[in-house]
Amino acid sequence: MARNKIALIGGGQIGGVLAQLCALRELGDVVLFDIVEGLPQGKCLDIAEAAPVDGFDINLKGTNDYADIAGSDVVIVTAGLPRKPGMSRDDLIEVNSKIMTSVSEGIKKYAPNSVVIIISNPLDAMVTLCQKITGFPYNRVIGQAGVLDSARFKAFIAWELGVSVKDVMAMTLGGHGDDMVPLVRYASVQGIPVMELLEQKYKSASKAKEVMEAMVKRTRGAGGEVVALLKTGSAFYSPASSAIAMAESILKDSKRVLPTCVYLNGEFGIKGYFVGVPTVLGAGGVEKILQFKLDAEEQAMMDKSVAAVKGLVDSMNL
Ligand code: A3D
Repeated sequence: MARNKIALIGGGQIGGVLAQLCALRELGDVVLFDIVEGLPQGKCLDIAEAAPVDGFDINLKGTNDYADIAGSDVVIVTAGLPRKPGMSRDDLIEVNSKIMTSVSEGIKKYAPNSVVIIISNPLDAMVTLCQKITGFPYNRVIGQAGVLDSARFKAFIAWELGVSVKDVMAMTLGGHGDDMVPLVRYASVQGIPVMELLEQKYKSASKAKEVMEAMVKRTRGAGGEVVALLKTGSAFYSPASSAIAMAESILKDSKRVLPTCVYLNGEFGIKGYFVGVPTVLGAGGVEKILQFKLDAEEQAMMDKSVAAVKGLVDSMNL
């Protein structure tokens, strides 16, 4: 049986970690593409030379030629500039739209049957653009943002309550921007509502609310917190891990429930835009969108987040 093939478009910070994670988890053979000569080749050689130490049997190929991505099952795109301190994700739209256009043409030509996972920012707009240019069905062009935003929310909850991150369930919905929607009502530790545990800890409902509000705020600004510390770029370990979780569920047909930036056709009252919602990810890409009722406050937050996505996407005049 042939191995899976994963193409990584963009061999920068996230691309390099993606390649290493694919290798360590033996997800399949890797092709790392970048326009910079030598960069993807050097990173792949470096990772491949760790194979005898780490014990993985996959092939890695660095390339500047799109033809090498032919036959890929999954394509993960990180091509594009990251933000610097003081920049919003939206500030990247002009330059990254040009990059995403050429990348999408390459994928369309050489990997027409792949599931494409976009990471490049501004995320919701870049997924929209890639789907338009490739013309791939909506279930096969998706974006990674919610897995990471949810992971950040989960981490803050686990640290606050002194419990393992493995036992925290929490999710963010909406666009990948400052108006994303961390769902407080569904945040739990093994099913026990986080708000109840916070109230027990602080013996005060108002203090519990205050602590939760601070975690929600930190989640919304978590990308910027890392940018401010790094000064030269944005987060790259956690975005790579998050996209790999999605790719793994697709390649192994695990049907994991992961928040995904996906085209909505009326779900959650949203039509015609790519927005983060819970999905089932399997061999066909997005196999199902899981819907549930939002309360009035959650719906208002979702509407605000979607309005921000619409504003940006509509500005591209696609
Ligand atoms: P960086 O290390 O700069 O890597 C980007 C790579 O893209 C570089 O190696 C470039 O040479 C390459 N590139 C530029 N133009 C092209 C092109 N036309 N074709 C192919 N490759 C090209 O950035 P990074 O890896 O840190 O971040 C990549 C993207 O991910 C940025 O847009 C970030 O804003 C975004 N990002 C998204 C998240 C999400 O959770 C959605 C998180 C963090 C970063």
